[in-house]
Amino acid sequence: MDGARSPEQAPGQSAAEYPGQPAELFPEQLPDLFPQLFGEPSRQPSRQPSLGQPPGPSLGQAQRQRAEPAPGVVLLPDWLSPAEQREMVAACREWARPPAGMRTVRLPRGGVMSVRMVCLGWHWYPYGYARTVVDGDGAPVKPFPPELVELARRALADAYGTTAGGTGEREIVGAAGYAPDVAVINHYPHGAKMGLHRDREERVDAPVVSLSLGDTCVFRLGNTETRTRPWTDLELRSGDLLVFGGPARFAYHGVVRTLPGTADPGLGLVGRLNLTLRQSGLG
Ligand SMILES: O=C(O)CCC(=O)C(=O)O
Repeated sequence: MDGARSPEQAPGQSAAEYPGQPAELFPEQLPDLFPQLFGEPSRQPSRQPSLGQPPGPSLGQAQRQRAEPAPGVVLLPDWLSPAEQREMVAACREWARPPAGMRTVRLPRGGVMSVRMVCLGWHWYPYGYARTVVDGDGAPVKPFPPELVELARRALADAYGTTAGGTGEREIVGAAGYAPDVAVINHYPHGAKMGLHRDREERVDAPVVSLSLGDTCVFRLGNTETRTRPWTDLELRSGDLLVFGGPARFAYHGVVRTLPGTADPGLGLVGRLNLTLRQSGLG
């Protein structure tokens, strides 16, 4: 954990957190699909069952049951109901609007992230947090809504229990003591991915709560030491909850690919959305 960082840290530090091939990992030439986040529900055929129907077999998760792929990591499939998913997509659409709306993120070494991002509570930029969109329109970041605090606590309680306790290496905060104040919301247009990195701009080691919406993705959960193996590839579908805390809090992770067209058309979303809820410790 790099606790010495300032919330207004100048861009350009810790660039090594993202891999050294930005052009490949964050392709600049993607078509501009951002408006589709605001589009009407798609009529394209889905490769996945409708929301609410039992999902079929899938990559690495034939039975779609609770999984603990590493100490401190819990995957709860279909955690958000179809109605909750639709509400969340609608909320993201509002949060994505300017000012302080969804933006393209430029990395200090010249790469451009292929995801589009909007933040609540604190604004994440490479590589720090600020109260304003220091690498965009300069507007104050939108507030972190209380309902996301409740949702994140429910997520933690379902993943770890209400009093999480120790994992042998690191104490995990209980649900009641969890005080998330940052949401990083990423939109993955078709073809977008995210290189292996660690979430380490936060000053405390409280768990990260991750919610997936829309297209299925292959999420790579690595180790805490290097970007190389060992890693585990997990399939994350719309509505899935992934929590990583304890010994996995600072594990490398990323999104290898999304599977275009796997979202339910009724969700009204092209591509994939991911929300990570985090406790910054910035006060
Ligand atoms: O999209 C995901 O599932 C992962 C997002 C992520 O790694 C991040 O926001 O730091």
